[in-house]
Amino acid sequence: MEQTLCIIKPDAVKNSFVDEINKIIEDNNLLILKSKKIKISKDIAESFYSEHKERPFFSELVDFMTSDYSVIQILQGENAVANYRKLMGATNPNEASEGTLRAKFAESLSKNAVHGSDSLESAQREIDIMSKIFD
Ligand code: 3AN
Repeated sequence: MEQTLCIIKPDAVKNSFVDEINKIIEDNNLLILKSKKIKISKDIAESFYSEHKERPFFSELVDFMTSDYSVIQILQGENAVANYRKLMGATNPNEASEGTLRAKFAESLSKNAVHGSDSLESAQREIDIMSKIFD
C-alpha cells in the first residue's frame, strides 16, 4: 500500500476548507493515516522545497508556507501518489480540471490550496522530513 504526503496549505486552512478537502480525499479511497495542524518552520519549508531553491518564486513560496497554519497529512491507499495528484489537479488553478481540489479551493498559482508528493521517491523524502512533527 502506498503512502503520500499531503499538505493543506495556509490559504485553504484560513478559508476553512479543511473538512471539505478531507471529505473528498476520503471519498476517493485515501485513508488519512496521520494529520496535524502546525505552522511550518522556515528550516522545514526550505528543506522541503529545496528542489526549487534556484527558482525566482522560492522565497515567496517559503514565506507563504510559513505564514500561518497548514495541515500536514500522510495519506495511504492503492496508487496513493498518482491518485492524490490527479485529485489535486494542475499547479495553476486556472489550468486545473473541473472538480479537482485546486480548481475548487485554490486562490492562485502560489496560494494553491494543497500539496501532494509527485513520485514515490518524493513521498518517502517528504514523509521523512515531516515525520518529526507527528512525534
Ligand atoms: P506541484 O505542487 O504541483 O508539484 P511544483 O512542485 O512545480 O508544483 O511547485 C511547488 C509549489 O511552488 C507550487 N505548489 C506552487 O505553490 C509554487 N509555485 C510553482 N510555480 C510557481 C510560480 N511560477 N510562481 C509562484 N509559485 C509557484
